[in-house]
Amino acid sequence: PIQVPSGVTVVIGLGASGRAICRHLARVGRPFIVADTREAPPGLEAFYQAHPGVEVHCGPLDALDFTHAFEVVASPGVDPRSPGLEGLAEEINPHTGEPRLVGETALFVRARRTSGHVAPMAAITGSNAKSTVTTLLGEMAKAAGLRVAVGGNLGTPALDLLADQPDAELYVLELSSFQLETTPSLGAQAVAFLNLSDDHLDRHGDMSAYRLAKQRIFNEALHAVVNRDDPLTWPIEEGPSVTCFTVDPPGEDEWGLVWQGAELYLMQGQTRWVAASELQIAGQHNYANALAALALGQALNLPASAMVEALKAFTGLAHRSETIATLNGVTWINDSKGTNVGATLAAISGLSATLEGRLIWLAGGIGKGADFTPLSEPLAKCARLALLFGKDRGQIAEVLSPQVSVQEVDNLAQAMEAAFARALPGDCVLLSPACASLDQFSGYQARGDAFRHWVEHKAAEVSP
Ligand code: UMA
Ligand code: ADP
Repeated sequence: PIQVPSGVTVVIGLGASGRAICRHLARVGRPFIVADTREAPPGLEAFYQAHPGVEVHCGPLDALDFTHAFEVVASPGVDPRSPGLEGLAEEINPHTGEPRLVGETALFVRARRTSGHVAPMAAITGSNAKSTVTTLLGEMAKAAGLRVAVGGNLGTPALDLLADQPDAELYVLELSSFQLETTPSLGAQAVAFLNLSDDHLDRHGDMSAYRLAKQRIFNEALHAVVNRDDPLTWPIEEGPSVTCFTVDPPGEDEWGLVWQGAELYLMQGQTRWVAASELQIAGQHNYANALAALALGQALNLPASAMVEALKAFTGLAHRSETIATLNGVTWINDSKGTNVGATLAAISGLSATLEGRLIWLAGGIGKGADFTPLSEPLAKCARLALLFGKDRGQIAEVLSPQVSVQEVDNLAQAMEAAFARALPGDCVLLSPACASLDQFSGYQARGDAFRHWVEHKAAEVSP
């Protein structure tokens, strides 16, 4: 194997996170090289221009010997157990006192500490709703007049936030299990663990390992917001003070939902905060997301009036149960970010009350080792047809038939044509794939954009 030069940091992966790590290392003057498992990673030329003289090793990682490296910093998409990296995450680095393999968030935490940054940090994880709650909390902080930097797994990588917004008064980070897995200590003022359901099991192995990765969000946290209805989100070890949210009536100091007359209210204990009917986001899962954001905002001492103002103005994010158009009386909804079973169940339950037998469901892609069985009962109740495409469509078809009428097609475009042909006025066509998109798209955004473009094109044909 090729020896990594002594004392040099190795950055693994030349994607969004890897490039942010390189920019950071260049800023702080730490020598580094890069390794990417692809033979020709895209953006290599631009990288060489930005970092002249920096070596990039392309190809299998086990061709490198990391023995003398100062540290290995891996991108979230890189499994710390992949060939060549074995053992590095368990070995303690004498220079840092942390594992020899860490991730971008670990460098963020270190840089924030050494720069004497006093701005508080909030961090949000969970299988689903991270981006929604992260964005909503950011909007609440903005409405309160704070300079807030929002990013992490969503949008701007954490290390770029630190460089671009050094005067931020609050950092709000969405953190994935991949990012937390390589973060030995976090030290956030307020954190939320929103929910836990089957996802990324191809990487983490089982639910218990996936949960443990996410539990790292509690490391050195002051305050934790967790889901009363999902005990897997509760901290395993004592540490932070804990506030719960629930979709049922709350206990004292908890956040929850209460019917009073014909109105559903978001409440803290006995105190009404806002009526669900005043919000522009809908569905019980979104009210839970709003409660989590309120609880986080309160832990960060944001004023109640600013939080409620931001909550009422929030229209939700693109690709999350986003209504694109109604064509010939059929509603087309883009939930391309529904990349696991839990998210798709939430999207369906947001509709099912009004949709018995009127749902045409579009799904498929890379199943990530998930069990699709929980989808069969709700779909048997509300789906007219399931149109399945992509690599693991057969796995989904297997758990649905014969209760649900299933048609397998090659791709999303064929699924949409078939949906258009079959839908009747009053139906709803929902793209909520319960799968990752990478077999046929560059990401969930590209998949959602393809859905939107198809609908917009059809709308122009239907009513020119
Ligand atoms: N790479 C390797 N070997 C591997 C895997 C990846 O060399 O085995 C290389 C790839 O060839 C590529 C680079 O690493 O050059 C890509 O790295 P990456 O997959 O870690 O992706 P990034 O572009 O760095 O983006 C990552 C997050 N992606 C993943 O976790 C898969 C982005 O989250 C995040 O926005 C970004 O860092 C900044 O923090 C995306 C995501 O899909 C949105 N996240 C998953 C999710 O939300 O479900 C966790
Ligand atoms: P993440 O960043 O964790 O992927 P998003 O806010 O982007 O979360 O939402 C992802 C998917 O999860 C969307 O399909 C959305 O409809 C669904 N979703 C939103 N809130 C919840 C919730 N509270 N529980 C389950 N699924 C949810």
